[in-house]
Amino acid sequence: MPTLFDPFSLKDVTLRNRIAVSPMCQYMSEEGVATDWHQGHYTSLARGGAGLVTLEATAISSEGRISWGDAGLWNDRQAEALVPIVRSIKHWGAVPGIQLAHAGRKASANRPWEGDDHIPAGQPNSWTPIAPSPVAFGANLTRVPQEMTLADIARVQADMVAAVERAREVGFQWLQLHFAHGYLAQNFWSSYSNQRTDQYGGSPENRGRYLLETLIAARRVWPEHLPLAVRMSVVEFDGQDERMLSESIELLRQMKAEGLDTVDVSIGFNTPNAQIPWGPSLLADIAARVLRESGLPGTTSWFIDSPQSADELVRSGKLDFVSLGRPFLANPHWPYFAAKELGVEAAATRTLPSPYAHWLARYR
Ligand code: FNR
Ligand code: 536
Repeated sequence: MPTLFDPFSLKDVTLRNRIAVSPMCQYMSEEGVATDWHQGHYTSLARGGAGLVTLEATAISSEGRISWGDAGLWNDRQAEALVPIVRSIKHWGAVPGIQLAHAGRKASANRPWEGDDHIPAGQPNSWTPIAPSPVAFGANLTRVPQEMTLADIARVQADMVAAVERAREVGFQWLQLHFAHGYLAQNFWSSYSNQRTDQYGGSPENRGRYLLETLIAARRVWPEHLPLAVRMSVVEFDGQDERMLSESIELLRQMKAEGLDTVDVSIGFNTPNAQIPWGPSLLADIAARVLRESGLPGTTSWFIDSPQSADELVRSGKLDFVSLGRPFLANPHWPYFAAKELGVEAAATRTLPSPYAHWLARYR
């Protein structure tokens, strides 16, 4: 079995190691356009030695943003601002990925550090969230979304295709569709938010239709030789997990048959009434089952925060690679730190740019 510092290949792409930066919203865009913040942030993550750097949830339309600070990819100005970021990620040896998203009923919220709650209708930076059914999330997200018509569904899918085409032109080499975390795609997948009686609601087949159609439409315009991923919520921790897990695995199998290459297994966050058993590597065994039963290679995140546990998850074959979020915010050089901790000196040296590596190779 491979180790954390062995390369990982999928389609025509090779990650230099099995450490990925999980997508993380920065809420620092202006009208969806990336800023200097993003240039520095993503450059430092790529320089830090990760194999894959996937850009934050990037909205496919203005209404698909979580907050007014979200990244976007619905116009050319937004695309152009991403070009130097992609160039820099590649220059420092990481593979540039992007997560494309629509926030669904969680849209029109304040930035997390400014409240994380819905902005009421009529206020600045507020718009009407849309979703499969007019059901609010609850808790701090109280706005009742507008129920999507069939024309809305077709329009949002067309927005996704246009964003995928832009991502391709910008030069991203790894595309992840955000089908998780209580945003639009998962609003269709989950009965908490989908009460439709048409072909997009009811049975698992109908609730999965929006996701499967969107995947198929994205695959048509995303190059065959580049990996196509989804981030999929497979559990809510709400006491009904076995059903959601087995339905999600079946949907992933169907997506695999339509050209899906890999999955990032995650948690629902589509109901405020979940009891999440927070703790180290809390999703690892669930993710391992999803990968095994769907036949897809993949990853998960959530509190994989020690080099030893990351390495063990790869060595045991539970995950093909690990994804880390907050550890990278704390230390963009996490791969170097992990290599040192694990005593893999060659990887530690390889992981750093020369101006750092020269001084640190025999240090400590
Ligand atoms: C996130 N997360 C997240 N997930 C996602 O799919 N798209 C996103 O844009 C974001 N945005 C985001 C922002 C910030 C600041 C954090 C901390 C998290 C979730 C993230 O990708 C990851 O799954 C979690 O942070 C769990 O992994 P860690 O942090 O325990 O390694
Ligand atoms: C999940 N988050 C996911 C986001 C936005 C920020 C929060 C996304 O997918 N766009 C999260 C929940 C709890 C703790 C950390 C992260």
